[in-house]
Amino acid sequence: MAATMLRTSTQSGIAAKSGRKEAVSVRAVAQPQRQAGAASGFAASSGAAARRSVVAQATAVATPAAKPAAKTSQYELFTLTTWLLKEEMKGTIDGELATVISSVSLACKQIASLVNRAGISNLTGVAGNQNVQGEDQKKLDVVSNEVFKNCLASCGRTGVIASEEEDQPVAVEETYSGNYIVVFDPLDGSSNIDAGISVGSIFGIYEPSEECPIDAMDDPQKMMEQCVMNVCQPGSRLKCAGYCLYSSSTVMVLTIGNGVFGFTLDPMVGEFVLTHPNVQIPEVGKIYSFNEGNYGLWDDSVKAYMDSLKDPKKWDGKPYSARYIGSLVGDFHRTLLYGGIYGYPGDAKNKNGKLRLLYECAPMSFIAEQAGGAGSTGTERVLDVNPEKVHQRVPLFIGSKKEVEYLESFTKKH
Ligand code: AFP
Repeated sequence: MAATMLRTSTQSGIAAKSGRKEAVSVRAVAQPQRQAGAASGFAASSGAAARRSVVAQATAVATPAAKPAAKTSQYELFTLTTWLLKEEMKGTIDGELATVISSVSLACKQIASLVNRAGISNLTGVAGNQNVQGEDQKKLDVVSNEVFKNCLASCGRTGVIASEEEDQPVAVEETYSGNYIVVFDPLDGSSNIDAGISVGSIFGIYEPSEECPIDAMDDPQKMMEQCVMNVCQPGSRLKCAGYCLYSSSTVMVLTIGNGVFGFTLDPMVGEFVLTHPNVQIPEVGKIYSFNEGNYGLWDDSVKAYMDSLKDPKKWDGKPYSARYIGSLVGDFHRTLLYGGIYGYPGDAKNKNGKLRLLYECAPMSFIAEQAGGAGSTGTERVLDVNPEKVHQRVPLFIGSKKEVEYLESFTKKH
């Protein structure tokens, strides 16, 4: 499956062996495309020195513009591209990272359009394959994965990508510069697609680890180890995390470590427009979002916690409300805006629950913390968990700070 997906040229014997069960797929980007950055206005710098000088120049000329300015015209749009440029001018991110984020936003626009037309373009239903975790892949899972990989490879700043839909991380050879590591779930909640219910993409971006450079090498086993080591970083090292919600509107929410910002896709203009500056999650919120069908499989601490939320005597006659879409991006987005808690505990069948640390729990926890909330496994901060495997699962409790603390007051006792 993977071998047919990248629109890139195969350069080494390693790549020639690529396939579903292969240890690692190594592919070369035929033409590192400077246009990706240039088209969106980002500096196409080739090295750290050049990067510094571009940032310095931009800062010297344009620092005053970095401050949010009042609109000068009712037709002025503050887009994701504008926001990225301003962050680059401030020195929060470099041109390479801005380019990677921009390529993710392009993938999201393409997926939004595919999701929107799924029912009329024969893109509903299953693809006929299973991913490495034994889950049936939907047609749109496969297509969205391809879209993400194409966008990330062609921007020329991505060194390794790891996806829910890939068995192993994929190294992108001959990246132009930057070498960022991108982990993603291209279409989360895809079992909702055929019913037209909200789905989303989730992503996280890391810098390459200094201990394991990912230069091209002939030994596929060694290459795979380097890729896996680069990908398996704790969430505390994330440079950027975000998600895109495909729903009544398409909303991209992201953090680069200085707060959380939400951009809504304006379908008439084709651009993400800043609509949610500096999102703050309410400190408390009386909505819980758990799959309660699993109640009988939870351990006693989670059962006791759930019982307490539903006990009217504890809450002045007004117990918590239940809301559950079954799509993490949708459930998390509501939690971020309205407050409350989302939980996917471990249970008697799956002691670590269902959700994946690298491309679901860690990026969402980074966003939650940056918005003033919290993300916990029930016993520890999600961002502190050191991944041992690419597709590792962990229990997740995420949302309003006080709500997560309340949950931990039960789970940490056991
Ligand atoms: P799918 O992508 O298979 O629909 O799984 C979605 C998901 O990973 C996450 O988005 C949901 O919150 C969670 O699983 C729902 O799982 P349950 O169906 O077990 O409640």
